[in-house]
Amino acid sequence: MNNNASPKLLHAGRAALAASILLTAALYASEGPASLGEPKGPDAKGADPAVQGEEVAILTAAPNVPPPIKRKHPTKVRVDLEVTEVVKKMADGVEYLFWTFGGEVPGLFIRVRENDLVEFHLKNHPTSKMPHNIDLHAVTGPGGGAASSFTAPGHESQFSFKAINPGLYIYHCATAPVPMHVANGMYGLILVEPKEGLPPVDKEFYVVQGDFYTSGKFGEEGLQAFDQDKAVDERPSYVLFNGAVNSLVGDNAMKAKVGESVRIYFGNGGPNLTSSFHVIGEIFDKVYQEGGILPNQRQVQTTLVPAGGSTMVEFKLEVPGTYILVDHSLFRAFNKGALGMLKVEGRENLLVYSGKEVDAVYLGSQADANAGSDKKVAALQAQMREAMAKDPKIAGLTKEMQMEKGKRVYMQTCFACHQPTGLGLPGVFPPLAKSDYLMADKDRAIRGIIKGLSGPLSVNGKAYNGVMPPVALNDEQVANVVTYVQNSWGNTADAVTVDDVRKVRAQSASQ
Ligand code: HEC
Ligand SMILES: [Cu+2]
Repeated sequence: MNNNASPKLLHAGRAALAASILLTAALYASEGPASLGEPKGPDAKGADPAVQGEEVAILTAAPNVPPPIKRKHPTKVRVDLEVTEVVKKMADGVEYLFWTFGGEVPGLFIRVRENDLVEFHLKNHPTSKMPHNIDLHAVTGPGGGAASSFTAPGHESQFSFKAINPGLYIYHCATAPVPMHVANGMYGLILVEPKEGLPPVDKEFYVVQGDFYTSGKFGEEGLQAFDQDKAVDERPSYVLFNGAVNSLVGDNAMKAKVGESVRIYFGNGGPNLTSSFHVIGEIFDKVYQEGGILPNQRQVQTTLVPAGGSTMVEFKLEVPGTYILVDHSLFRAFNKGALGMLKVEGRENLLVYSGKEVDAVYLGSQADANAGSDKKVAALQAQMREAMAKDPKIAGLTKEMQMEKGKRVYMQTCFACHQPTGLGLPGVFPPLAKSDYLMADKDRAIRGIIKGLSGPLSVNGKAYNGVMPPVALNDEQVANVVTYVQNSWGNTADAVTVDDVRKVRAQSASQ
């Protein structure tokens, strides 16, 4: 009956406060006996006499879900949600500046009851760079709350809505450019539980898919910038469950036991892709298609979840093992991250699944066809590398490729200070264009970028005494950006190799 063993209650303190508020007199008690009946609709002042009491919503981070609502009447629910812009791990060695509802992707799960009066407080952390707002698909009213919740950094907005439509809804930021805010992770789920509640289950989980567009390819290390072109072309580098590769894998897997029933609240934040949600090795006993409250289909293998939509699926666990959640557009699962695990412990059930019964040798007629092909490929690649190193034209080509990549790094991490022109700002940021300092010593330039640079220095006879913070780039990115700055704006030098950077890193580490 209970949800997860120990849900991460981010607002546990507030939950305690909520309990005490619940004990206080009903908010609308002065409305008289009429307030005790079933919902009667709002009175002249817009207050609904059926709404009794007041509480603070418990919000949870995925994959946890707040506990089911036991209340038999609507109440006033206060939701406090804070927007933050935070660098988080997207994959091993890969970081991304996510824009979040509650510091998490997806945003914190909100659970209210049908006809509750929701008093929404949206806070935008003072360190945010952008204004944000919220459009809850559960809201009946223009913009789903977006206009009333537009919030500058360091501000808080408040608006209220009545949750008249039960269902599982996406919420998302709707500040221009909307698709970019969504692509940076600004979405989550709000469940409006029907008056009569949802059927009890043993475990509930919260999973949201989203597509992400990074400047680098999947797995390319370092802090990745948002890539507008890829986003417009709908070519995501990542398709993720709960905001990170491995968010639901290994130790992070969801856990349950044989015999238990499970409900997954699954959302799709998009911004672009439709999900073919599937659990390998399970069949959904019930699907509440598109997040409506009617379980409208049984025995479903894969269910379609639109961008900006959701679904609820329920199934019972009969056989122990690891069940893999995927977007069945399978390259997304195995090459872009849309993969999660549900680990089920318990006794084997050989009547349902036998395990492997026979492993016999099978020799197909083509058994030899591919023998040795791996070796051939390796030999060809070695030949190619050798040819490239010998031919100055090809070697030049690789330098140009490095320049291209280096320019991308420069336009993401350096240009804000040294300016797109490489001219810097007089007295503050030294020029890189025709800089004698930069061109005199390649290793020193590399070291400055890796370790940061401070204290007095002189560029073309002008003194500077500022601070350049260390820049988090991998070896290849450093090699490329130094190649770029040493070969732009009138500078010329040889390309910097990854080995050059490694050497400097090793030296500075041993100092
Ligand atoms: C936050 C601002 C900032 C960023 C971002 C930044 N720099 Fe700098 N950079 C500086 C400052 C300030 C100095 C001068 C430091 C001093 O006075 O000791 C400097 C100095 C340098 C120098 C040596 C002086 C010169 O003009 O030749 C080089 C080379 C350089 N930066 C390259 C880069 C590259 C490449 C990047 C991007 C990977 C980068 N910087 C990112 C602020 C920045
Ligand atoms: Cu936003």
